[in-house]
Amino acid sequence: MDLEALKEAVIAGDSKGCMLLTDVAIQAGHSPQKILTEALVPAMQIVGDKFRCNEVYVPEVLVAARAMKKSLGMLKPLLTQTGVKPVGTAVIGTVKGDLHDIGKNLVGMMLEGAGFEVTDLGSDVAPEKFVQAVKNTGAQIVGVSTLLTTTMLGMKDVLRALEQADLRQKVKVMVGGAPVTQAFADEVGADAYGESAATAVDRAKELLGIK
Ligand code: B12
Repeated sequence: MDLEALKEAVIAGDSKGCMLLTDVAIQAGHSPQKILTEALVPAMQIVGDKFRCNEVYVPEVLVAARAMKKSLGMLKPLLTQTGVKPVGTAVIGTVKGDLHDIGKNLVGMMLEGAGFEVTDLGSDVAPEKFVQAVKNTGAQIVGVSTLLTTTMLGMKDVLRALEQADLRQKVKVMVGGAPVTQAFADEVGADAYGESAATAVDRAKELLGIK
């Protein structure tokens, strides 16, 4: 079984098909990492590209994301069950005032697929919640996402809150989301910027010195 059909089911927003095909893929012996990186993530990337070209609209993006989540729900226990020690720990979330979570979820999925233990705080996350989560989990990486230009400066608030809690030296902060750039990341004092979920994994590994 190749993973093309699953990819197509995500793009079409076919939740039932996604669950069925994920099951078939698992039964066929594909690793959860492979299903994630070769079907789910590229499918959402395609949906994002189609959106940018006005080939699909918001409802299609949401339906595709929902279908992808169904698959992910089936992969998650397998991804975490492997019993291997996590390569690193991360806390991720979308800044306060911003409800967009599709890209952030992809980042979380990819990090988990690469062996990170991820605490996902969801969207509309206040700076204090990031601080509390770092304290609770001892996370090495904080990933902050935003899709709105109006909430971009919320990233600065997260960095400031970590500083005030004396945690800034202990964690590496990476930022991302459509309006974020390397220049913006430098401006707010983040340690890294990632333009996609795949680069988020590269950056996280670089920050922890993992090859
Ligand atoms: C889907 C969507 C919604 C959905 C969100 C559903 C959800 N659960 O996420 C809904 C309908 C709820 C929504 C609401 C709104 N939206 Co909206 N939305 C979008 C849309 C169409 C797609 C976003 C998306 O999911 N993209 C696909 C993902 C995969 O891409 P991504 O998020 O960029 O993530 C990738 C990278 O950026 C990176 N990444 C992301 N996060 C991180 C984090 C780290 C640490 C790293 C390293 C990397 C990384 O990796 C990801 C995967 O590769 C965009 C348009 C667009 N072109 O982006 C508008 C858009 C973001 N929305 C916009 C607006 C204005 C709004 C609303 C204010 C609309 C309104 N008037 O009500 C509200 C805001 C509500 C709120 N308070 O948040 C504007 C923002 C404009 C601006 N300049 O700020 C956009 C750009 C549309 C537009 N052109 O006007 N939206």
